[in-house]
Amino acid sequence: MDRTLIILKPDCVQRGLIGTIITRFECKGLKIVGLKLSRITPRLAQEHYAVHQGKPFYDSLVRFVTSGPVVLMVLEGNNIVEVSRKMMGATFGFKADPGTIRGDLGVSSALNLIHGSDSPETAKVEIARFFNPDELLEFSRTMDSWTYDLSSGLPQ
Ligand code: D4T
Repeated sequence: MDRTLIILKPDCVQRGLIGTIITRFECKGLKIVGLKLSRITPRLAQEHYAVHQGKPFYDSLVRFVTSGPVVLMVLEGNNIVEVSRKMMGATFGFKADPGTIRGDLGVSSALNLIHGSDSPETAKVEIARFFNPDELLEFSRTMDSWTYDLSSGLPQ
């Protein structure tokens, strides 16, 4: 199944929302296959946000994601990038729809709680950036066959 990288950013950790957001992913049926509390180094933050280099918000963005601990997580599921980004909502809480993570839990136009990879290709690169292969676990859950219809061999 597909995988994506999720970062619970420093504002999420400082506001005590780690459990709330993880619960939303678990309730959706998504599988956590990697999870750790970490501090992103300036070098990794610059690499992660290289696509935004030169934009007016780049320096403050790098400062923000390196300003405190984050939770790094790899989620697994069918169409996981699309599903998780829909759950996250628009980039900033002040615009994100109610019912989404950012729409329900944030209001800022700078601090946006969470990052999720934006394509399956990006997800592969981002997962490798933050996780060693031995930190990602392969396992099945008893609930898997009640989360997806697995009768055709493909999860539906
Ligand atoms: P991330 O990458 O953090 O999951 O956010 P998005 O995918 O939803 O949004 P993005 O790539 O456009 O922006 C990345 C990151 O930059 C910050 N940002 C963005 C900012 O501080 N000011 C801005 O004007 C924009 C566009 C927030 C998220």
